[in-house]
Amino acid sequence: MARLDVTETFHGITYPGHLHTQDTFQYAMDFKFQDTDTLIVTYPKSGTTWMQEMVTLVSSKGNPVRAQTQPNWLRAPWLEQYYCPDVLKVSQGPRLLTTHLPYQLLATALQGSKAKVIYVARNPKDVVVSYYHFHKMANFLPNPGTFSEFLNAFMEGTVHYGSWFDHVKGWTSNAGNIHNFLYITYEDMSEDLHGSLERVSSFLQCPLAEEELTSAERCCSFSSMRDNSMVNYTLVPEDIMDHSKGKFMRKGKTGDWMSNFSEEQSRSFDKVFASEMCESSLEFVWKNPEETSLKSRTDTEPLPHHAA
Ligand code: PPS
Repeated sequence: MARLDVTETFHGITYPGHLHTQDTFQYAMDFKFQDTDTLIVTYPKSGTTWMQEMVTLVSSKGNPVRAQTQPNWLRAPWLEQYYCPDVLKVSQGPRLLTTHLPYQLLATALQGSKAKVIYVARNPKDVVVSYYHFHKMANFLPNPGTFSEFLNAFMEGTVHYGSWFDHVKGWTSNAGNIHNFLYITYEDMSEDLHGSLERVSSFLQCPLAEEELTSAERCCSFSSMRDNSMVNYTLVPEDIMDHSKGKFMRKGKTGDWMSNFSEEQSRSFDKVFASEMCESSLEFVWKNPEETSLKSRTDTEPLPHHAA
């Protein structure tokens, strides 16, 4: 399945044809969730791989073997990607799944299910920068043009996987319809990885001893993940992801947008953000004038350490 130049459109959103077909979207929509499933939901570049690693390490009680021997897409396949059915056929134990799909496409499948859903959000200004650089190295994504062009497309919601605003609003405003829902941000994970692992372990009802947590924390650090070929995508052939043009594990920082946005771009983004998010139940906390942290009122376990 190369189809590097193919674009699939489903319910008005475009996706890379390298990974998706109309049938794979249908498979995701018709998916029979089990109560023991855990589903990681993200808009691209929001900390998907990081959360896949965190859940893997929590589930293994800090034992690094699985994380170091099995690629993330086999441990936590994306529901909507073509290889998912084959991976699940041979998987054992409780299933860990991933999706970038918007809420409305999975709403019916999730209805009545007790599957655990973990939604990871990231400051959209950092998302767009990360996504822009990813477009340069991922040959299954279109040429992003200049940063300014890409930023406009991102603000308009015409990039692959659709609007960041709609994605975040769709999932978080329907959190009450999901039996087990955890909202966490990339910024939370960055500020307090230990505490974030504790939140995940408590949400998954998988308690870890202190030394197990410490081991999990070590494996989930940026430097460990950058050097782990099971998560840094260096196993993917170069014609699909060209690591000479950029790294998947690029910087792993919060606030990197500041070295990419002009003041004018930042102002335009803020306007779009204010208008798109004005009715959202999310509370956006600006820790300083230049760095956003996204906090949720839907989360039943608010982080105590957060600075308003
Ligand atoms: S994807 O393609 O949607 O699956 O990408 P995703 O995994 O969501 O996001 C990739 C960004 O997450 C960063 N990342 C990390 N940051 C900090 N610590 C850890 N452990 C970590 N793991 C992944 C990765 O570097 C990408 O962000 P940028 O800003 O591009 O560096």
